[in-house]
Amino acid sequence: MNNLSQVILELLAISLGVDRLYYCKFFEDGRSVMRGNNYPPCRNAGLTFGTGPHSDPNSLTILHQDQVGGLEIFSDNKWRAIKPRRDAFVVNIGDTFMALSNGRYKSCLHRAVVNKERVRRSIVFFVNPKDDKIVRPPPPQKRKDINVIMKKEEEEEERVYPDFTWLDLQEFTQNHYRADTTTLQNFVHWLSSNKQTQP
Ligand SMILES: *[C@@H]1O[C@H](CO)[C@@H](O)[C@H](O)[C@H]1NC(C)=O
Ligand SMILES: O=C(O)CCC(=O)C(=O)O
Repeated sequence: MNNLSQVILELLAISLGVDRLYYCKFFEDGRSVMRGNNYPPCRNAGLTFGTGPHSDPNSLTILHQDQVGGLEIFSDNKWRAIKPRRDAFVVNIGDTFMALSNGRYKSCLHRAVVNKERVRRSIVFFVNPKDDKIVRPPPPQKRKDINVIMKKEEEEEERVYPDFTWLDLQEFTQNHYRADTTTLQNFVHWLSSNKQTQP
């Protein structure tokens, strides 16, 4: 799973036009975790969720669900079922990767519904950096074409999120806040008011 996440991170870097190994290096000493989910059947399946709507605070989520199905993502104002496939993983962007891409990739709201008759299982690999790594998007790649000399202001994109560590975001989402679509905004607010109260 670590090797697979490295390949995905390289592809993401290529898609963003940044140094293709930036994210691979960033995560190489990371603290990824795997979790198995077991959802017992529920006769009144419409009254509950397996996992309520949330966005993942981590960086990437690589998920595999069994053939029962139940994963749904919120896209274009609608909940859409993700059809299970034996031969595929679902890759979700989390809040930390949203920050690492300076807001270009968006973290994805999702949930899991339960089945009336059958137990459902999923296995989830959360890609995380090392706890104390500073989350910061890579600088834009220098243009190979030396005829184009860009001004400094043009090279430097405005930062959408301040620097933070994965440890800080974990503390926020585990002790102070239930992950949703506005986790990062609220985290940034919490972080700045926390810093101000420190000596
Ligand atoms: C994962 O990557 C390492 C380092 O490149 C390599 O030695 C290892 O064989 C890979 N493992 C798998 C299962 O491909
Ligand atoms: O079981 C699923 O398909 C979703 C699980 C999930 O969202 C989670 O574990 O955070």
